[in-house]
Amino acid sequence: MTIEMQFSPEVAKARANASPVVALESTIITHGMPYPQNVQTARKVETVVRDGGATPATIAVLNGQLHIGLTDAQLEQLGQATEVAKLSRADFAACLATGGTGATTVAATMIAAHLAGIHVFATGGIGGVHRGAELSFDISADLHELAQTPVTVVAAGPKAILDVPKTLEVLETLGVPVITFKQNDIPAFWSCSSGLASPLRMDSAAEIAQAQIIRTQMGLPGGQLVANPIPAAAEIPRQTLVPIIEQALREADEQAISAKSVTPFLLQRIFELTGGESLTANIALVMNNARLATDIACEFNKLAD
Ligand code: PSU
Ligand code: MN
Repeated sequence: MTIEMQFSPEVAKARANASPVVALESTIITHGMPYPQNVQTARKVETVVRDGGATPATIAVLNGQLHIGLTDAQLEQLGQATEVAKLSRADFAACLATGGTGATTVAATMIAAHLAGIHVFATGGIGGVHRGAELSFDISADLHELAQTPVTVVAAGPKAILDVPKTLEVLETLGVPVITFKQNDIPAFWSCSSGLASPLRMDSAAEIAQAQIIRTQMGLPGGQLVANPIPAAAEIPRQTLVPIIEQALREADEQAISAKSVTPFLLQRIFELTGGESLTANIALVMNNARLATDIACEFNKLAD
């Protein structure tokens, strides 16, 4: 018995033709960006994937149905909705069972992508080890998902709101390959460099696809995290963000923000404190990640069978 999935018309066509598909998450739409930029960005990202020769599959749960690919109307509806659950591994099945509507985080999108036979997924940033995790135990389920579900996730590196060295330590412990694209330093989401060396570097989409295939051939579970630096012209220098991030973190602490609300709260405050500049950078890096994920999906397609 397998789970029932609703494929959008274009994804159904891509599956029938065995052509490359790129998964996209929906939490970035509902909890990561304000309306209407969220819907506009989601559409632009889908266009980038199509222009690169693959089919976009934005993943979400609508009224208890698992959707692999959304129509334009569904995307708009999700972008405007206010009471949408933020789904991860723990609550994904419960949402389907109760007929709920939920946006998928990196963890939940990986699960759905794998169920749908999609190997590559593009997003902005993944969850990680939060600062103060030694007391709060706040470590994103995204990290454990990367360790067990065979999907290559293209992101722009861990966000500086996280504890980046601890995030890298946990990924290493879990056996997750962290591959930076075309540079030696791990990028830091809004900035090109975190100042920390990347465990791995690759310079071509073909190598990245090949590495995932070899992991699977070796019987190693799990995926790969590809850290793709934001284009230099769009970056916000690290030093500019330090005081802003400190302030957002302080406010989260003062207001006792916890659990699933932490990441959306911090993103929203940083958006406000940068006068919208963080969002402009966020949009640029997501599009850049969609481009690379599309190339990787095309390489997977060549290497398959
Ligand atoms: N980082 C972003 N934008 C986002 C997220 C992370 O820049 O929208 C979302 C992703 O869906 C990610 C989730 O999987 O937040 C992580 O949430 P948490 O830290 O609660 O695990
Ligand atoms: Mn968390």
